[in-house]
Amino acid sequence: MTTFCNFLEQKGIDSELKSVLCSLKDSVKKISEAIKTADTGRAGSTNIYGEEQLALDVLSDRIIQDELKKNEVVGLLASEELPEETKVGDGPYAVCYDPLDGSSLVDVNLAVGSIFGIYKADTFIGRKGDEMLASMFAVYGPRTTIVLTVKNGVVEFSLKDGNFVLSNDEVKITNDKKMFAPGNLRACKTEPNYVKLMEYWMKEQYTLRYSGGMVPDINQILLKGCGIFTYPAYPDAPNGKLRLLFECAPMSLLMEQAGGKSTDSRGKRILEIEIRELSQRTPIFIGATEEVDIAEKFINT
Ligand code: AFP
Repeated sequence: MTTFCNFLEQKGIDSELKSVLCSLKDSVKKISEAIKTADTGRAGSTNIYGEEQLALDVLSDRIIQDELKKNEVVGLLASEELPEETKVGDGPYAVCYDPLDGSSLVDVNLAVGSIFGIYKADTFIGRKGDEMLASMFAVYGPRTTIVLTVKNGVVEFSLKDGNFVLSNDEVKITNDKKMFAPGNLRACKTEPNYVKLMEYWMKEQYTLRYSGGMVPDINQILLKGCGIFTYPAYPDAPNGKLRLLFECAPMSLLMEQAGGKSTDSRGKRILEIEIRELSQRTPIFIGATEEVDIAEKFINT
């Protein structure tokens, strides 16, 4: 049985990076426990996007902050739930995170997740996703799992009897099945090329798999090894809805490390886009390379 921290040890991961990842693993375990029992109601506050915060959003953010502030190699953090990046020490590592992605799914008991990106930096502004040293997400579903890359492939851990144990040592995109997760279908009203792409997927009898949670939807693509998740721009959201720093870049690193592809739907790799502000959004087409290429062709004809 290989646990999370001894996996990192075996792989010879730098001890400081290992300590950051183990702190995040500890926060995931606490959030997993909180979700089962905490209040799913509103916190009575809003984040910088004007989105009403759930008590669980705020609690999850607090849990991660507390873990990171205890770790002396972490110097900077940025949370989707906080207005700006926060210096928390003199350590070289910077962690950005979406503490609970899928808030609208919590009160209907659907799977949600946490997303993390790890850099060595003293600010997130000016960074590119390619500079990440690691990224990971947690899925709070029937089981609690962590999917991780330290830039040498992708692995999965499952929470069992209080420990995260290795449950998949080679998460790879093989693209041997047809599956699609089409976000923002409301864009079909103004984007005829998105309609054409939907028609293509339906005529080619792709299997529809869309939950409204980016984490479980992309987790499904990674673990099934096939498919594509799309969230395009449209006039009401000219840069789409999803955040570059907190959601799209960490997910894109994992997808590329698993042999897939991730672009802004306009031909640019997500990991090459410079982070100009924490709240920056981007359209995203992410999944098997062939699927992303097909989707790009339709949306840009
Ligand atoms: P919430 O956090 O508001 O539930 O949004 C979840 C999310 O950020 C991401 O997890 C989903 O993929 C995407 O939004 C779903 O967006 P739509 O509700 O427009 O489908």
